[in-house]
Amino acid sequence: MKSPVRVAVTGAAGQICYSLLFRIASGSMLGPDQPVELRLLEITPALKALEGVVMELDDCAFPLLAGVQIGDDANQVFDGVNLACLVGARPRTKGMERGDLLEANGAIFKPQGRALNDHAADDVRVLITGNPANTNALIAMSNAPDIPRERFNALTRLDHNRAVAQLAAKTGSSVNDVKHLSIWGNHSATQYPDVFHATVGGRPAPELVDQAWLESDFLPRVQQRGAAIIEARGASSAASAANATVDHMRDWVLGTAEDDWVSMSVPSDGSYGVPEGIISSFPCTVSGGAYSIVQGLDVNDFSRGKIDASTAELVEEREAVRSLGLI
Ligand code: NAX
Repeated sequence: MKSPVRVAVTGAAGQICYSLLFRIASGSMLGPDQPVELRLLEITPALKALEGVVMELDDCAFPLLAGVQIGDDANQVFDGVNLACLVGARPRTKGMERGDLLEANGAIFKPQGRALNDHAADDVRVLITGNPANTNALIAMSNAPDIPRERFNALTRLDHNRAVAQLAAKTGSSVNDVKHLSIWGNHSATQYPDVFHATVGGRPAPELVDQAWLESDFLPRVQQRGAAIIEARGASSAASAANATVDHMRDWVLGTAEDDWVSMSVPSDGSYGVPEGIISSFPCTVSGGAYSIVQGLDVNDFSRGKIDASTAELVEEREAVRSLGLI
């Protein structure tokens, strides 16, 4: 039996984690022969609820679950962790300005970045799901100077999966037939789901759908999907966000399929004119535990405008957190 991988998860008593923890413990994330040890972080008032979640984890008798520890101190919970899923964040409440939101999240992700820097294992990889995910990842990364920057990612896989499902439905295909879709930019309503390089059953997607559908149906539907789910369910996406978190981490650790790529928000190296340093979504492949941004794609004028608009928003968010002294 392999030795356990230590996985930290924050926001562990929240709704995404009510799905995520069970997926991790069952082996969905790291495979059926990889034991895991869970390190769960919550704020103090949520620890009691978290104890209940841990009782349920116990009651599943997961063969791969080698141990669970909970706590409200990031320095202890992150000790020796190999993977960290940062899900807990401060949601936007009524009347909150963007600056307030960034500041409140800075108060979470700045100390968590530092705690990871000081206590995580040398091979730690960190995925930020909690919103605003890209900028929260930037804050955590900037406060962890000893951890290589490329070990900080943010989640845009849910957007990727949503776009795949929409394109499959439109073309009457299986999701298995859709390849090479890309999400660019921020995990926000400005994100750009790009079908220009996608194929469906081997055929170029632009031959199967028209520009009018792309602009007035597909883009807004993917961009506004989170809001549509809140409208229908009365609560934000949880199981699908957990699933995307599992997908992202699994592919980051175990690699992407030979014939496809995925969307990952990673620190920009300037590829495709995306300003260096912001954490932006790109088409990526993973091999040997390291991701690479797919290179050499043609970016048409339509895509250029959309990518530039979303990355401009990320640059603005970076300036805002810089002026707040968070990075
Ligand atoms: P919940 O409000 O159900 O849970 C969040 C949990 O985080 C709470 O239990 C809270 O006590 C905890 N928490 C707060 N501050 C913490 C801290 N400093 N340390 C540890 N835990 C802390 O939210 P949930 O629905 O689970 O969503 C979590 C986050 O994911 C939100 O920010 C949400 O906006 C974001 N999402 C991101 C998505 C993505 O694709 N990137 C999609 C789904 C979701 O909207």
